[in-house]
Amino acid sequence: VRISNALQQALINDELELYFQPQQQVNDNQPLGVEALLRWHPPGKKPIPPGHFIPIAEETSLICDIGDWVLQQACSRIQRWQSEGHQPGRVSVNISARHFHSANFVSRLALLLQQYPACQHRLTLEVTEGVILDNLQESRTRMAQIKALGVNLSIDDFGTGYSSFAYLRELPVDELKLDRSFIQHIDKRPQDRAIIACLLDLARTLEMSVVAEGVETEPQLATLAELHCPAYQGYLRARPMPEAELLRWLVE
Ligand code: G
Ligand code: G
Ligand code: MN
Ligand code: NA
Repeated sequence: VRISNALQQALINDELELYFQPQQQVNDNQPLGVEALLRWHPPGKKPIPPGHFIPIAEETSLICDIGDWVLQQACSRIQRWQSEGHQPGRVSVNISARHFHSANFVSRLALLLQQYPACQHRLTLEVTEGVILDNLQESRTRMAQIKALGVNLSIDDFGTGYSSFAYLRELPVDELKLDRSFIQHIDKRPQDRAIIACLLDLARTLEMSVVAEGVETEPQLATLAELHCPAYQGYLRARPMPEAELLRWLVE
């Protein structure tokens, strides 16, 4: 309860900040986009990573307020970067289940796109399989409405949740993010390599793009190149960073 009150105050007092982690092409390292990742800076204390407070926010509707703030921030950045001539590519935002399924989620998103028209075709929502399978019927409707706004959809942590991929057939998914746990040992474990090869094949057949997550070493990246994985993100090239650092990183 205390942390959730503090978090509510943090939102009011402007203690939250979006960091951005670049995503790049595997073959030539060309930047493709960024993932927005939340940070909490309580005054006089060390920054708190999202793993520590997002699960608490998700217990109540606080996650909807935080999620709306994150979306608004991401959209205003996209609009400003566009007008200032920066080229970060697409911006991906993580969306929690409770937020995704909240009343008026799509109409609030539509309002944001009206307010920040540059976001059309530049914003991607990342949801996990759990978010979708929470309520498949409603997810199908929402995802179609979101696509109609010109917003892309990505499945985060793909491969960790459920063994059935049947739901992919009927949903307008643009991208799969391959979970870090498969990438970690990809250069050493033939089993993990086989799983990634298989998921890449699946994505190609379904005409979805792929981002490999958590790439930390050159051998991991080389294996992804051998497997023709199109895109990656990870500490090897770039950690999540504040906006100013990102804009410098992009022109380096
Ligand atoms: O940075 P860290 O590894 O602590 O992130 C932990 C989790 O927090 C990740 O699963 C990430 O998707 C999630 N996360 C980061 N930023 C956001 C956000 O803005 N909204 C939501 N819902 N989750 C986020
Ligand atoms: O669940 P999601 O994929 O949204 O989580 C993203 C989280 O993964 C972020 O907190 C980000 O800081 C973290 N992350 C990004 N790249 C790497 C990496 O190369 N290694 C590790 N261990 N974590 C990473
Ligand atoms: Mn993510
Ligand atoms: Na992920």
